[in-house]
Amino acid sequence: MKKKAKRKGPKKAAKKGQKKYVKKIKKTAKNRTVQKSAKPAEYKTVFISLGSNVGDREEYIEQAITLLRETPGIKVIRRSSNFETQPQGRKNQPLFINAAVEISTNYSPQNLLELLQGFEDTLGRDRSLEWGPRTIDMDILLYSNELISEDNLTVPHPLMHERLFVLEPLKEIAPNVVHPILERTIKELYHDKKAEGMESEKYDEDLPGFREVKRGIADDYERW
Ligand code: PH2
Ligand code: MG
Ligand code: MG
Repeated sequence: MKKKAKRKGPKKAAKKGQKKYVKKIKKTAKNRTVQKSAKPAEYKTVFISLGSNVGDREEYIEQAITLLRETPGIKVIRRSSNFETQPQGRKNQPLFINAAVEISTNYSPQNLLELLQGFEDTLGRDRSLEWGPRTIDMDILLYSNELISEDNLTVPHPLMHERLFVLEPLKEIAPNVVHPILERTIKELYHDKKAEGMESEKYDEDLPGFREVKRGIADDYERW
């Protein structure tokens, strides 16, 4: 065991260090959560990640964004490109399409979560397998710079800084937004993680973790 620890290079050590932030985020979010008084909700900037790896993946992403756009109390401000990504966690499943959107909303975090889960149900989400294949997954990444720690919701999303499939689309639309606990920009978190990712991909340079499938947002979507 001692030998193993000695051999750990700086990158591995950094990775191990990052893992511990998952706990830190949950803990800090909990400690800093304050009870809000009941006043009319103002509009907040929220970032949401989208993922699909079943059926017509791009269509599910578009439908999810359309549902958001059609909801009173939600304005879709920007969307990222779509990225095709290798499944993380449970590897034995189809490739994902991932994207991120910025919305402005007067929904509370809990109401927004409920709304997104309703959209997932509408789009045929099967919840039988944790981290399993899904028509659509819609996760709240950041809710303004608020810290939320509730049984069913932790914000910032406790794994967002660990996941290139989240950081890469998010970096397109929010490069300079600062993670309220890690106090690093999305761009910085992306580059940290990307540098780490290179380490495990070096054996096959033809298989980068991410293949961009759509850049020309303006070709297919009106600009928001
Ligand atoms: N979502 C997961 C687990 N693994 N992998 C990729 N590439 N994209 C995802 O959206 C994704 C995943 C659980 O939410
Ligand atoms: Mg998810
Ligand atoms: Mg989810």
